[in-house]
Amino acid sequence: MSPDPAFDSEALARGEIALDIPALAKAISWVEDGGKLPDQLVAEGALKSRSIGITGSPGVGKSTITSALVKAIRRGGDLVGVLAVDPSSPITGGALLGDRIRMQEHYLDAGVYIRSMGSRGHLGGLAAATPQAIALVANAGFTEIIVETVGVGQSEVEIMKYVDTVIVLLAPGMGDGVQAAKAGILEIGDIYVINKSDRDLAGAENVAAELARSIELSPRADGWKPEILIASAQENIGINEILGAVENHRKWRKSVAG
Ligand SMILES: Nc1nc2c(ncn2[C@@H]2O[C@H](COP(=O)(O)OP(=O)(O)OP(=O)(O)O)[C@@H](O)[C@H]2O)c(=O)[nH]1
Ligand SMILES: [Mg+2]
Repeated sequence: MSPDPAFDSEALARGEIALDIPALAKAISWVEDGGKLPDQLVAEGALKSRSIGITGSPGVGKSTITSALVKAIRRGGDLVGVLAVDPSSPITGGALLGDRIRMQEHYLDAGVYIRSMGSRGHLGGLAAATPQAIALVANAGFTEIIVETVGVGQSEVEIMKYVDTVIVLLAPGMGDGVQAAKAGILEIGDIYVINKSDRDLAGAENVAAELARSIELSPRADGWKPEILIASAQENIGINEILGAVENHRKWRKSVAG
């Protein structure tokens, strides 16, 4: 790796150095490029942090809802890390344009770390990089972590395996409820949020009802009953309810972990 004194990947891999922000950025690039942290460090990172994954079709409002959640979490005082993971994009390092606009109110807050991750040419590598990036962000002190991933394909399903709580975002119209079942996202959502209810509340309620029926028909093997919520990220409606559902899911996870 580079001889940059701010980032010694070997010392990092040995778990010997704490990360400052520039070193954190370099360390995430390093795992994106295939660098491997010791398993123990990754496991510790997962224990130290609490992660929320947000997935859903392009444009459904993932970044807007992430931004609203960041704001609500910051009010409680916790430091927040955001990883915007785009398996289809080789672009990485800075935030993508849309995210930059949606997230800009957080750029001056030192309690928020925002980072985009792309595939950098190795397909499939992002799923391996994600838990490592979570560990790095957690080790830098940002212990509430939101992972936003674009789309609902297989690579997103892979990435979502590494977060504690998965939120699947849907919107009214566009036959999203039916699409959800088709894309297999019914298996991955711990919480379903129908966003953009300000545009079409009745449509949002329809998607919610349709989802509720699908969930009744195919209960999860682990016993968790996914919560279904209606929200508007733009109007800041339903954001605290989402955090409440995340808290319920965390409590349930703890209870089944013994
Ligand atoms: N009316 C309405 N518009 C919203 C809401 N949430 C997001 N939007 C708008 O929907 C568009 C897409 O929002 P994003 O947050 O960028 O969606 P995204 O899912 O992150 O998009 P990608 O990352 O490109 O997949 C933007 O123009 C938002 O302003 C909402 O609750 N209501
Ligand atoms: Mg986005």
